[in-house]
Amino acid sequence: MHRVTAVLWILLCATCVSAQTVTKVDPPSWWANHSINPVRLLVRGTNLSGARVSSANPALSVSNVSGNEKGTYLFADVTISSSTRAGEYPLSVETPNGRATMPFRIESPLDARTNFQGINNDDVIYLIMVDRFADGDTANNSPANSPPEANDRNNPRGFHGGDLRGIINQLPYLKGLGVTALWLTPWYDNWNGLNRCDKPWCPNTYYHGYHTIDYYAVEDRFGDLATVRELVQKAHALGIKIIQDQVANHVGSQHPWINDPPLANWFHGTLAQHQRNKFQNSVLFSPHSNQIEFRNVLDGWFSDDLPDMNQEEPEVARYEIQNALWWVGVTGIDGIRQDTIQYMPRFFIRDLSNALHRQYPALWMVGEVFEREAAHTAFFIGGHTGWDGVDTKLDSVFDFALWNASLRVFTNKAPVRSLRDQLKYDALYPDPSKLTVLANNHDTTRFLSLEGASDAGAMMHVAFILSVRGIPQIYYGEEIGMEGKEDPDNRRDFPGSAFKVDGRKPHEQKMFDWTRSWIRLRREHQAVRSGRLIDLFYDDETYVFARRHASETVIVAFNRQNQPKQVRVPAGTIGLRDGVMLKPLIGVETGGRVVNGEATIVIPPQTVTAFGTF
Ligand SMILES: [Ca+2]
Ligand SMILES: [Ca+2]
Ligand SMILES: [Ca+2]
Repeated sequence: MHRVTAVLWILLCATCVSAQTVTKVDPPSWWANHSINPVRLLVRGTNLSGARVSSANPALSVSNVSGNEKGTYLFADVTISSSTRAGEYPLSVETPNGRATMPFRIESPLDARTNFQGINNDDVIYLIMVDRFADGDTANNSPANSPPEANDRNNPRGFHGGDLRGIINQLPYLKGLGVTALWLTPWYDNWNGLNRCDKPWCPNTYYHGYHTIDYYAVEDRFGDLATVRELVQKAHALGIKIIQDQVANHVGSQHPWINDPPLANWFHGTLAQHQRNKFQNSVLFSPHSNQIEFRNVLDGWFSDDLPDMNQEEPEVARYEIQNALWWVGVTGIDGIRQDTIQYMPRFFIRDLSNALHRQYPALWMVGEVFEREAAHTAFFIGGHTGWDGVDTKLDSVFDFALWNASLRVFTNKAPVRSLRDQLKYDALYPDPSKLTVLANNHDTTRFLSLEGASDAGAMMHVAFILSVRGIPQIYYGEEIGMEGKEDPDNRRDFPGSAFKVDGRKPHEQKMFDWTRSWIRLRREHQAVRSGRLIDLFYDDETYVFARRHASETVIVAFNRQNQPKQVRVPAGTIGLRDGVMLKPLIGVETGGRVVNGEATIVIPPQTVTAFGTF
């Protein structure tokens, strides 16, 4: 849709030698009565030096115009009066050489009762890699400017044809599984070409979406803005929320800004001259770091083809904050997953979070702080002020520490008690229920491809993620036991046959039923969604905890050993009176009655049982 706005708008002039042109306006639209007013436009074109920007319609007024020396960019504030109705409000760009018109639109706000809902403990998030889930529209699989090799499904680094239409088509499958929110890998437009080199990772493409070339456009192989909006509406109608993957830290090296940045300090360095991030991430939270190391992690490029945005330049910060809000406003999404968030200044995370909440109070953002130490991830979550005086206000971070502990336990590399030993560090979080607990993601080896993995281990792992405190997030395909080693092997195409019951192999169906039953347990028991977690018993092979909310209690009991395990549960300590029966909600063994403040339960070998009280 916005590709259309990229068409040249040229106004005639007598000589036309140096007539100005406008090729792009970011953002292309905004709202009246928005918490950001004026909105700051970034206009790209030619011969824009010294231009005056104005609105013929008095509902909009333009001020604070500045531009770069080459005349290829203008910045302008557009103040929108509160009574402005939705519609087209073109602006005029005037220089002594003539006049150009640039399109600008006022949008009608989406219904706040059904959009921008935020994510909370009632949700189960399902991560989808858009290119690899379902191909619902083969017409978009080979754009005109893409070499055929870029669309080779046999190349794990090529585009495979998955798209937004495919996700719309499979919403009933996702509803059937019971997930309530979809996190989609980035749908920003990425380069259609193919990288060639003599390294093992070539030829490759940006099928994953993390190398944007236009923060305001949708990847043409995935669909367009109308398809995103249709997906959000249809998902919402089924009670499924949508989370957009946003990447404010960097853009792709094919972005037009690379050869002509809007400001000299738009990026940290240039394609030819920049520092590489050495990923000494711990310097970001240590109060004792030196500035050389600290700046390297903030300013260094994630890779040589990911130019690093400079959020300390106020024009960059404003651009990115408006961009985040624009996507929410035009699509109605409910949450944002912010990529590589720790590589941006903490004041920027705070300003972004504040701007999102000011306009959309329930909106939720989770930051990727890929660290296995709780102290590090806790430093980045909002709700407390760090030693640097900053509260990031960030709603959630992924709990990589607990994910790591669970993988180790259920592949037999660590004692089961280490789950409890990790959870004790919840003391570091202002509210550990706000953590997003991943089962796995697109950057990690799939469970069944880990050394020491078994079906039983995979089942205990996902049951743990779905029953422990926090907001669970699962990764597409793990519900049918997909395998996959490191990226890109962990991003294989979802087998289309598995969307339907009669197409699933017995092994796929077993995992699907199990995952669905634990999702259902969450849905049916508020104690599992948001109850307090209380440790009841833990040793090298066993972990038993309670989730307790108001008068409801659910007890979850893991037994990793090869024999049944009998455990005396101190039921009295969580207020269960003598005579109460513990009966399995998931699992086959019978439970026990509370006698003298204790209940004896038997957990079958290599599985997990959930008990309710009766
Ligand atoms: Ca397609
Ligand atoms: Ca593209
Ligand atoms: Ca950075």
